[in-house]
Amino acid sequence: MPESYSNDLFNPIQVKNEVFSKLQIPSDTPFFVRLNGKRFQAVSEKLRTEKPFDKKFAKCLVKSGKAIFEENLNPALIYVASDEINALFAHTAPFDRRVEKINSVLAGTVSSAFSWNALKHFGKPLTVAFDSRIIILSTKKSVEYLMWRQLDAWRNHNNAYAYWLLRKLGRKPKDAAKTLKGLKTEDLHQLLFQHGVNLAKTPAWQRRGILIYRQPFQKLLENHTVTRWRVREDWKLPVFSSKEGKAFVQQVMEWTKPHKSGEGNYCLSLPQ
Ligand SMILES: Nc1nc2c(ncn2[C@@H]2O[C@H](COP(=O)(O)OP(=O)(O)OP(=O)(O)O)[C@@H](O)[C@H]2O)c(=O)[nH]1
Ligand SMILES: [Mg+2]
Repeated sequence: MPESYSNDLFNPIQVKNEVFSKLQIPSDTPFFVRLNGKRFQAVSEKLRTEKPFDKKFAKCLVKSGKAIFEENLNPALIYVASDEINALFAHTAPFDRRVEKINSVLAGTVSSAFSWNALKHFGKPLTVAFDSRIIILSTKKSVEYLMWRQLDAWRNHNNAYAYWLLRKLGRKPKDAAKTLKGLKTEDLHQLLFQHGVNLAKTPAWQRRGILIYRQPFQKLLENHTVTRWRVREDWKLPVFSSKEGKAFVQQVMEWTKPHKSGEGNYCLSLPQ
């Protein structure tokens, strides 16, 4: 390399121009990374998914969430609903908490995992992308965040059922969307009920989303037991804001706490 092209010449540019590379999440601060599928309405059309909900599509999302565990990025838990993956980092965080690195690597991980799983489950090669954002929260607010996302999933569920019913009844997309905007929640429930859909009785994963988390279990070795951890998927979640739901989330949060060394090892038994 000629002397005039030495690294020294370019270093000042790198230092000055990589303006976001040092941006870090404060230490001891829990945070969610929310990943949302880019134009997944079009993706779901391309895959010819079932409407309003498709279990294979949901499986692709869950597998994409699990890829974050498999890549040893150590999320505390992951909540999946619609085309959204919410990964909580409570006690550990990857990449020295660097925002650019976390957003880009997580988006890359779930995008490639989704494409691969879509090919496997739907037999269609697709390039998909997820956007990624970071939400900084306290531990208490993390539980509220989960309740909020679950409530949003419930609203989306109701709207999606109503929208596809109106479409089946012959309404054009714009017309169906406009009619939905003018409907009160009870009218929407009534409309679906009249057409044989009870919104309270659809599969739980459609109404409440899916949670991926680590659960401890006892493993018997030669003459003693040790605590090991496996990654579980829960497709029958309680309502997080209910008494049962709060206790469940509390328990899962407890399990995310770092355990003393020697108490057990992470054991990723994938898939379940
Ligand atoms: N048919 C079908 N569609 C689904 C399913 N899950 C998610 N979707 C689609 O994914 C969309 C997710 O909503 P958004 O994230 O607001 O819309 P988007 O098209 O991804 O647009 P951007 O996120 O803004 O890029 C829904 O509107 C549905 O069209 C499913 O199980 N079946
Ligand atoms: Mg989307």
